[in-house]
Amino acid sequence: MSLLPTMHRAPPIFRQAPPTMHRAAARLPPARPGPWPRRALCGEAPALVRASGPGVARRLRGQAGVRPGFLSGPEEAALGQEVEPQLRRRRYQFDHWDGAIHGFRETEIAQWSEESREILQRVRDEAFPPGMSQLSLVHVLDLDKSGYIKPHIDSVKFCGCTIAGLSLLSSSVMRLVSEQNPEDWMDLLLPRRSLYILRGPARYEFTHEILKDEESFFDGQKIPRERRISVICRNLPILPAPT
Ligand SMILES: O=C(O)CCC(=O)C(=O)O
Repeated sequence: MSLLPTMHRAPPIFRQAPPTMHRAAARLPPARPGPWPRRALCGEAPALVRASGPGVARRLRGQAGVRPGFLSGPEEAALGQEVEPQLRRRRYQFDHWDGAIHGFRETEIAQWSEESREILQRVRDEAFPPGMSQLSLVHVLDLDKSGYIKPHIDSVKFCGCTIAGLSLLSSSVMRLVSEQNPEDWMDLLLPRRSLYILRGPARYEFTHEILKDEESFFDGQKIPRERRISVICRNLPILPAPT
C-alpha cells in the first residue's frame, strides 16, 4: 500500500482508473514514422513529438510540449540530492491497488532549498500564467527501471488544467491517447533533464502514460528506460462558483 496518504488512497487524487485493456491493444502506434511531415507538430521542439496524424498534431499544438535541456547537469544533481533522502524512506510498490502505476515510490514536498526553489520557479514561470493558483506541494515520482505508468487522466477534482514535469535520471516516452478515439495518439520523447507541459485537451481529453522499458520506442528508436524521477508541478482546479 502507498505510504503517501494523500495521493493514492481511494478515491485516487491524481488518477482516474486506466482505460480498459482492449483499448490499449488497439492503439499502438506503428514502429515507423507516418508519411506526413513531423515538423507540423506542437510548434516547439518538433523532433520530440510524433502524432498519429496532422489532425491530432493541430489539436494538441501548444497543448503538449517538451523543452529539452531545461535543467543543467548540476541542477539535476541538486534536485536529485534533495529528493533522494525522502524517497529512500519508502519502498517501491509493484502491486498498487488502483493498478495505474507499477514499480514506483513517491512523495510530495513543500519545503525546498533556495537552489531548488529557483528551479521550480522557472518551471512555474514557463508553465503557468501569472496569478494562476498552483498546488504548493510538488509531486515527486520515482519509477524503478522496470516501472511504468499506465494510461490515465489526472483527477479533475484535485488538479487544474496544466501539468508540468521535469525528468531526472532517464529519458522516457510519454504517450497521449484520445479518450474519444483511441486511434488518435501523440508520443512525446522526454529526454533526461527536459520539462514537459500538458494542458487543456492534452490533459483532459487524452490519457497519458509513461511506457515501460520493453515498449519504450520513439519514432521506431529504442529509448532505454532507466530509473526515472519526475518532479511535477500542477495548478489547482478552478472551483465552481458557490450557488
Ligand atoms: O512521471 C511523470 O512524469 C508522469 C506522472 C503522471 O502521469 C501523474 O502523476 O499523473
